[in-house]
Amino acid sequence: MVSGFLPSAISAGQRGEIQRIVKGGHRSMQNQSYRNPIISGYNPDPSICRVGDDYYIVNSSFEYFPGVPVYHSRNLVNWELLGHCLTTDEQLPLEKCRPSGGIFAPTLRYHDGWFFMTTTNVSSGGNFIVHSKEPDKGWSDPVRIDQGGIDPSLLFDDDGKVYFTSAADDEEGRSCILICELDPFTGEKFTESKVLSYGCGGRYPEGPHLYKVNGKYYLMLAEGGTEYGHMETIQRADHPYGPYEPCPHNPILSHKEDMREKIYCTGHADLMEDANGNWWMVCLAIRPCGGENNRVLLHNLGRETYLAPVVWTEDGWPVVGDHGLIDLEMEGPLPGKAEPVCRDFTEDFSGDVFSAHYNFLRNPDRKNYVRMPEEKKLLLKGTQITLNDQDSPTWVGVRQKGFDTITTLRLRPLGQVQGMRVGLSAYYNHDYHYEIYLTRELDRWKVCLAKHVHDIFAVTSQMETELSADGSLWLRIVTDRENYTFLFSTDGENYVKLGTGLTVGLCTESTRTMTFTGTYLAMFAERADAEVSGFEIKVLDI
Ligand code: 6LW
Repeated sequence: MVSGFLPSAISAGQRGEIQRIVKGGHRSMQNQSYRNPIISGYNPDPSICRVGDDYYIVNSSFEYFPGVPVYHSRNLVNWELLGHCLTTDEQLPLEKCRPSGGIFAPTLRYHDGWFFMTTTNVSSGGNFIVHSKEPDKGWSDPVRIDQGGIDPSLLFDDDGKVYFTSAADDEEGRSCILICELDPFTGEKFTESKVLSYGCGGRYPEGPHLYKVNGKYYLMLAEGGTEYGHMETIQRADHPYGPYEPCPHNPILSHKEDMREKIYCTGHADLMEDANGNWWMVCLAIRPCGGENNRVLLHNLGRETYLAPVVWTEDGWPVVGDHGLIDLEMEGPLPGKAEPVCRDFTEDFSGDVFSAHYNFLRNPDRKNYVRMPEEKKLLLKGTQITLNDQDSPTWVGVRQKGFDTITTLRLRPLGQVQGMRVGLSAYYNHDYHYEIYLTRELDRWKVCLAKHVHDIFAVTSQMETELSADGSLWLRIVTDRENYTFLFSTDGENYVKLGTGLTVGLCTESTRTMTFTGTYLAMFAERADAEVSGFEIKVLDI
């Protein structure tokens, strides 16, 4: 058992003892300020790698399809969603998986011209690796890895060995980190899995990453669990199998004691040296919807991806951010000029394929989503599967990327089926969602607001309505930290408020099972078809 664990963030005393900081890399870069999160909305468990001057991040994706988003940047602040690693049903079987089942934490590494992504499908098959020459051009079929646990990672050593680590339990059921050596292309194991570490004293050692820096092996872990006790520790050895000594100022990242009360749950991190020899950490963290100094510790946006500069002490230990603390506004020697970040999303359906920003629930039935680029429309074909089912309803959505957003959908019903529902949903999972939708009751159209929270599913507001001259209806959701507000319009200009739902009803902490995702803004159809001709999300908070 490794000791040397500090019960809290780096104490003032520790700060004094930290050795002289070794300044940044071989090409000095002007410090630039930037804002966190660098990737907003539910994008947890980030893993980062560099190829020349190009940077890539992947995130967990759970029950959403396609799986494992791949983002690209050249300055570490402006990130473009290139696509996904898992884009076929064979790579990503999610059939009726539980909420927050499916794909857990991934790791992305680049070696000798190949990208490797390893992750876990906790609902089908466990740990696997896929590889690709170009991350936006498709990935291989998965190769299964015969080592248990979650949070797999890879280290490509200078001698050609490849180490595979994961967070698992030992024979006595104690949380530990396992290691083996393998072929990343075939998954063939060359050594038996063995216990590498039990962590540095925090519970649930997980999210392991092995690095080789200046000839030493560093094992960085998330400990404390991904909630409010989350933190990062690091330990090092002269040999990959140890023995490891803990960093004297562990945890190297922790917001457990941070009284600024803006960012919590910091952890599940990855380290990377940029093209100028400066070091960075990406990690997950949450922003409570209760806002600053409001001690309602609930978050609806999911765990997001944050960036922090890292410097090394003279005796070879990393110091993250402000001695283990990060912030919404930070500065560092970014490898490229940072540009303003825009998180808006708009779609006119003029393209043949869905934007990579769209996700589906589990494996979608493709025939229920018909793009009509000439008419700039999307046909949604509703089925008997509803948003309340742990299944794959006709539903396509985009992550909610800020507290203050305005989502607008223009739709035209193509049937008059009693009890049909076509509309716009603020969706956390099948037990936690609010939606405004059009339905047909007897010979009238009605627009309704329904809410599903825990075991309560109810229509809380409804109004009869007409449709526009061409049979359209506009639906809108306006969000802020307190409420989701639902409105509709028959001309796209003048909106009528139908009702509201509390933001805290769609938060991770308030779900009845352990969940790890965030809220989506999504169009859907049940029991009838609808044509969609406009979908946009404006994100107003910076
Ligand atoms: C992730 C693991 C974790 O794989 O949550 O609580 C899982 N810890 O590190 C999903 O994010």
